[in-house]
Amino acid sequence: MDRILVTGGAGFIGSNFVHHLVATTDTRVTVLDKLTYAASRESLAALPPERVELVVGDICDAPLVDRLVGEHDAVVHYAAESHNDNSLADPTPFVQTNLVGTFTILEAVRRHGTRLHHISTDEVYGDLELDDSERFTEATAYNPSSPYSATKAGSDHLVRAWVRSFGVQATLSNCSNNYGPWQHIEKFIPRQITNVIDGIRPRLYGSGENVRDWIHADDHSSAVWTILTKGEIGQTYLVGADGEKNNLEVVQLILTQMGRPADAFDHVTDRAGHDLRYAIDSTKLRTELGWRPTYGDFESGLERTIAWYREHEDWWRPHKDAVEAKYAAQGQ
Ligand code: NAD
Ligand code: TDX
Repeated sequence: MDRILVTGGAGFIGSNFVHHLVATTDTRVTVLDKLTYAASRESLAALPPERVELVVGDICDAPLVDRLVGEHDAVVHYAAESHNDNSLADPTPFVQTNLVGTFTILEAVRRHGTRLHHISTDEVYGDLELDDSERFTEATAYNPSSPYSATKAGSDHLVRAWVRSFGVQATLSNCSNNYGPWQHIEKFIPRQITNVIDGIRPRLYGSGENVRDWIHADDHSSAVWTILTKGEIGQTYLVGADGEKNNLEVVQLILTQMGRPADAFDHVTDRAGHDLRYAIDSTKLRTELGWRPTYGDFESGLERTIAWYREHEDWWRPHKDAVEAKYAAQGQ
């Protein structure tokens, strides 16, 4: 694959994937990104311009998407509205970008016969009980809870329907919670790291017993490359690194790694419809395609992430007050 189009490549996981491609392949990359509040040009600034080009535009812009898809060998589709709390406040851009945007990409790859990899989330499966011995697999029934996860579930269904009905050459992956550099500070881990740096007590929704299955963004990137190059058309692969932790444990780890008492946090208003537990069984990806995560140890990955936010204060500082003001208005 000489040329890859990465939608949403100026966001958190997309930009990590572009860095991964530049470091590990010879491919040239075009990023198509609308540069919403969640994006940053800086996340791509250090990359060589002969390898990476940024096109600022909307994935719902059919003529633009059609032209770009026609110029590339493959599309990796990350662009989305991605934050559950925002989807509760205003679902409109979630329906537009996650559903209409994915439809627009599907129509373009259908016309051009271009290979597509669609990025999705474990949230499409709803949630598990805390004491459930089961984890999500590719066979788990869809049962999304939030407007965000419902639009991601809908986008997955569109991709599968375009594969079956029109022979589109697509694969899908559903990944668990990512952490690492360049994650917007509205999200749980970077919000609490930057809170501690600012002397604000971390904010835990509800009891903090909710479990997320953490994976480093770079491991997600290697999984996506594996699926793009070795995956079977029409197949879905679950991506996870056996990183289950409840939110209370994560907040306590952040506090202790940053030299604060483990109980220096506050409980705040819970998220409406808050999913209890996500857990991924990635056996299919590991056995069929031979993928393995390299950041096996969440604690050391978290330490590196804390160091990254300390070293990149100029990146997140301009957004901190507005993010906290928005949460404060929601009692969070
Ligand atoms: P993000 O919010 O950090 O980045 C999304 C990017 O998409 C931004 O750069 C934004 O500008 C861009 N974008 C939004 N609307 C657009 C539009 N209409 N046209 C073009 N670009 C647009 O999100 P993220 O956390 O990096 O998530 C990326 C993808 O991975 C999403 O599809 C998300 O559902 C999926 N995912 C995320 C996680 C996670 O833990 N964050 C886990 C599993 C799957
Ligand atoms: O301040 C907070 N306090 C808190 O307790 C925030 C922002 C979150 N939380 C909780 C809610 C969740 O249980 O932490 C957990 C993680 O929250 P988020 O970072 O908002 O992630 P989540 O809702 O789990 O969704 C993430 O993973 C799946 C991504 O944002 C999605 O894009 C992805 O699909």
